[in-house]
Amino acid sequence: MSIYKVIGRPSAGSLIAEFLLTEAKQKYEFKFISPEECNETEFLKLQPFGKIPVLVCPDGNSIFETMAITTHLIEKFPQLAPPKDSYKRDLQWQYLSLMGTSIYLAYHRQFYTRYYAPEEVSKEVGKLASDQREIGYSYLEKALCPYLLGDKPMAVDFYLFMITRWDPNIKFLLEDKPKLSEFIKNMKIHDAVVSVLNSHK
Ligand SMILES: N[C@@H](CCC(=O)N[C@@H](CS)C(=O)NCC(=O)O)C(=O)O
Repeated sequence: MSIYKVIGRPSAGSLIAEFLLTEAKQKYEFKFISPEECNETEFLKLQPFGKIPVLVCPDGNSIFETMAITTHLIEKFPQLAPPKDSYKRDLQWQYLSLMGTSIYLAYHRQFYTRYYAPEEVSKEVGKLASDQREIGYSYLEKALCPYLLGDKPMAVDFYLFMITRWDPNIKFLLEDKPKLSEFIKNMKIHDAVVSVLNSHK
């Protein structure tokens, strides 16, 4: 029987697919891809921007964009999300969209400034990106109780945990965010997180 294949790198956006597949107790293959390979014709057919992650499904179809991958996995494994027609379900999409379109991209703007502005202003671009992330994180800090949708970690929480791992100044980020600090502590010892992170050691 075929299994899912996650194309990515150990601490990149591919983590969300790995966390969710592990939480849903699905076997998957992890395929490491270098930045250079991402620009090869074959990979560009799967992801036109040459970005990771890409999820290849057991039927051979592939999906890119972490939001689309997360949505696919939530639909396949409903235990990862609140029930349909509940307000928590709406909030889940809201939080995921906020993280996928604002916070994730603000990390991209900081780490890949060359895509956005000339080298001379890369520091300023990074600072503006960090200010934008702060708006999102401050909002999520208020929502945490202790996870984003209540007392149980769901797909959306794995997404939040993943993006916090990229922060270049986590101490500063957490300084005024006790709930986010506690959340990260809890997620760090979650079975699925421990298993995925150990698999990359
Ligand atoms: N919107 C995309 C963003 C993906 C993305 O920015 N991936 C990063 C790694 S985490 C990447 O491939 N960066 C390399 C580049 O942009 O050249 C998603 O959510 O999947």
